[in-house]
Amino acid sequence: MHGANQVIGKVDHARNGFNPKDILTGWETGTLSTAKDGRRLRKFEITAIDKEIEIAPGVLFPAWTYNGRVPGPTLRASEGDLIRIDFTNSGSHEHTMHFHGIHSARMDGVPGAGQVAPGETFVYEFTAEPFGCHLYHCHSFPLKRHIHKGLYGAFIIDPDPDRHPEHADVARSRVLASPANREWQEFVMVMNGFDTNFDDENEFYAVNTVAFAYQHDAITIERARPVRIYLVNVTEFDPINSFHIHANFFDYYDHGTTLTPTLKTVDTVMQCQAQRGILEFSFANHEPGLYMFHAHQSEFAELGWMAHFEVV
Ligand SMILES: [Cu+2]
Repeated sequence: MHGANQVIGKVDHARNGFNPKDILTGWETGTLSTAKDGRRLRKFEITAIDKEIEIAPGVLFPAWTYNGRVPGPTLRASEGDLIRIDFTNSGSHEHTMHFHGIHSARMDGVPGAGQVAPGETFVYEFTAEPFGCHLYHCHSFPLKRHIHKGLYGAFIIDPDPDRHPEHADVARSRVLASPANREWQEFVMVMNGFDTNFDDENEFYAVNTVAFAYQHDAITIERARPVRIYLVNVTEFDPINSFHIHANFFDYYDHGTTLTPTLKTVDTVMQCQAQRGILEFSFANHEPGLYMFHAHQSEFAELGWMAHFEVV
């Protein structure tokens, strides 16, 4: 039937152990202490686990996961933190955690530098820089299989306002849970796809894994409050993915590494795999209602990457 291009039924989020609604605002900030050199030390614990997940109603996918979820936890740190990640591989294949950021060769998370055999552990350590919207993923080979099986997640570094006096207000608004930040509605969206029959093409597309999740259960936006989206593309097999918003325009910060927009007043942005950025927009002058957002590759939209904001 026209207009009903979607899936029927519901995904069992409880069985998956994660809900796309919670992933949107679930920030993993780790455990804080003081390092020997006096810096703030931020520790995370990550375990790779093989796990079957439901990516569309009744469609099961044999995923490889970080901490049992796809995408893995959204790791959030502050610029300049010393980051320590205790990584345990409880999966059936060798895996790594390769971070997009600045670190030493030893900490690159590739075969020969932080690849972890099943049952083993590795500790990654590096300084959180540069500030921005980043990601991490497994870098074992074959790379496309290890990534698309589900081993990826967002990695956000909030800017330190003291280091950016020229745009301190903007920086402060990005510091999680600061008074300025609480005015914003922040969401993390990882664009992904799933090749359920292993023919190197995706059968389903999504934001945060579950096809049509935010079409069935719209994301509530309080219209008076500005919106910030940390958008990351990890889609395998297709050269690009995209984000398009209806009836509105946004400013875009490519990689999130600047405090002034790199694109202004656009309603669509495309990203290649591993490209990411921050979107900022407002529905303050809109009437309440449902506003679509989706990939502007129609095929992706029809196969799951279709969603709604509900402005209230
Ligand atoms: Cu892997």
